[in-house]
Amino acid sequence: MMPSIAPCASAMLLLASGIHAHFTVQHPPAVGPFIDDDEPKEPCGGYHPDINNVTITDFHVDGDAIGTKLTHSQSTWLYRATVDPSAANGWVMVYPIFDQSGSGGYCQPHVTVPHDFIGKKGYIGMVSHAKDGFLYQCAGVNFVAGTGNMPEDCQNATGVSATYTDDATLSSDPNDPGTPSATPTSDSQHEHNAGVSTRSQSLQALGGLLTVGTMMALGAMLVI
Ligand SMILES: [Cu+2]
Repeated sequence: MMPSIAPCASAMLLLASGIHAHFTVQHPPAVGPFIDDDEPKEPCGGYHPDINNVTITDFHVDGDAIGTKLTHSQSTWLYRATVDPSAANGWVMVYPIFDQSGSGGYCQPHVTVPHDFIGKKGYIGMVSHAKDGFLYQCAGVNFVAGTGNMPEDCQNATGVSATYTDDATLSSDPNDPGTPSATPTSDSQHEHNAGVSTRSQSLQALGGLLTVGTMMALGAMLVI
């Protein structure tokens, strides 16, 4: 009997394409539609929010939760906040830079925000620095006094761990993470950055194909 590899392979392809979402936000709810390819765009992953036209969740300044789901096996993270109605400026860092090891859900239940944000609407921003560059999402929030309860959707996946770390490009300027401030900006550097993101995308596609190929080979070995 011939092993039927073709249906298996197409299932693997579907699986592989579904896996690549960079990262998604579990809590608080993110603004705008989630568009995978736009996630590298500042400030909110390709969506330019208007504070009067987004879903707003209460965020307690003395400690509230940020939950994300990472599809990469590693990322460093910047959490930031602003009361700029368009999320363009005024970002401040609201949690120390940390490194997530392992893919899947990670929830930090105790993020604190400056008290002068109380009573204002704004955004919580999540910036991921992973193997394919910098990725952005925002959540529309109403900054309120006190401490929040841990939401149900705030969970750590099995095998996920976090440690505080250094990531100079994330921490140097919360308004412009992903752009090294130490080196002078030049045209050649912009070209270089653009080149890197294109190259890493094709590398990622190649990686996906290799994985599918490997799994097909393994599958063939198992059924033979
Ligand atoms: Cu990615």
